[in-house]
Amino acid sequence: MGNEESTPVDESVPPQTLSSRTLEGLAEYIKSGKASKIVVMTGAGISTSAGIPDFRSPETGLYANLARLNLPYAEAVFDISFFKQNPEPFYTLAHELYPGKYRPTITHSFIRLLHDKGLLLKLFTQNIDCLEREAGVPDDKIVEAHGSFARQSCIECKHPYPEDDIKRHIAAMEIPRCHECEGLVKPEIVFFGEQLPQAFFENRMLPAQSDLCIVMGTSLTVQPFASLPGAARGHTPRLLINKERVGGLGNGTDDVLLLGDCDDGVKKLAKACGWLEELEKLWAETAGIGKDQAEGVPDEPAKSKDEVLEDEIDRLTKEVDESLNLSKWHEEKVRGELMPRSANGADAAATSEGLHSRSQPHEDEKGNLGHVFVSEDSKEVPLKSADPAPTEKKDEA
Ligand code: CNA
Repeated sequence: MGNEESTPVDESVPPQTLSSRTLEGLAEYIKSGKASKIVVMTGAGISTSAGIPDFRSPETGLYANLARLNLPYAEAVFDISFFKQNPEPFYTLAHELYPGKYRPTITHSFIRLLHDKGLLLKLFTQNIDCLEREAGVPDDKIVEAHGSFARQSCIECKHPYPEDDIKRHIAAMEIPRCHECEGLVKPEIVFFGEQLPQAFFENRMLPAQSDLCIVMGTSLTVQPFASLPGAARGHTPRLLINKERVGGLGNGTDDVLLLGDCDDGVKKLAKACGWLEELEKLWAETAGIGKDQAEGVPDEPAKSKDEVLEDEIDRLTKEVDESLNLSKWHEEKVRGELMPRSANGADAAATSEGLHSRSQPHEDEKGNLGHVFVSEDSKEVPLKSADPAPTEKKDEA
């Protein structure tokens, strides 16, 4: 599939399953009990209101904000061969994105609500942030197509690595090393050049068994995930809640488009189904999960007016520095393009297309990391390699 610019279904063609291709038509279908096997497919857009940037949105997207990490190209942060040479950028990012720092959005709670109502067949998510888990969607209902921070292991001997240890290392901005072989440890996030989890391939035909597909917050540009909505049967209703029209959604006879913000969209749907109060109550339960709740991350004391002002001056100074660095970065990039590429850059580029691939430009990524790297300290403190102390060696098999 992909980000097709095709024509929405001819309005004169009547829907085959729904009474109308509208939110009301869809709510009527759900309330009548005909949607009892719902497959949900999500992407970064359902977590942006939690404060986690998506990859692609101009200005605020993650890739637009990685310049400070001195990467040969933005996607290198998720490139396995680059990681082997230099794990620091990934761990700098992991320090900011590690679960426990962000509160699930009401969209995550909506998925939980579908589960609580016994309507969720499966959630396929491309997200690595574990916010669905934090919202209470159980493990057996989730297919994390691109992996997540939920598990971690050694990239050499594949030995699982204890969660408490990785939490501690990430909080301390250290690079964890395997207790068995001292190889690099990595959360089981699928990097470019790596296979998708087996669970994805085992479940990828589930949309064909569903009676409703809900696609939210994704550009549907990463394959093979992007092909999931196309696996639904011909007249199965498909709902897209997204800022933009993607993946040919809108072409099916029973496709409904809710273009706009995900949180607004799920609230509208919940209201139309008579579930809004329940949804808001469920979401309220997640209020304790958030930034300063993360283990190992001390609560920051409230700042005085002067301190806030000082921070603002620091931020502006850094932005000016960044702009200067950026020009330097561009200059080096142009030079690099005119000269033969370095061995590192060439290797990394060569492996950046794997099963988990999308054809995207690696160019023109710039900006500041304010949206991603919330903690100013994290920019200054260099990452340390965590040499495992002999006492840490234990069998986690
Ligand atoms: P993407 O390519 O960045 O697309 C995001 C889509 O969501 C775009 O179509 C946006 O217009 C849309 N969008 C953004 N904000 C909203 C909003 N508030 N309401 C509605 N729509 C919105 O991201 P995809 O998920 O499609 O791409 C797959 C990548 C992104 C996977 O490999 C992920 O691992 C990766 N990713 C994950 C996270 C995360 O875990 N939260 C964050 C950033 C990237």
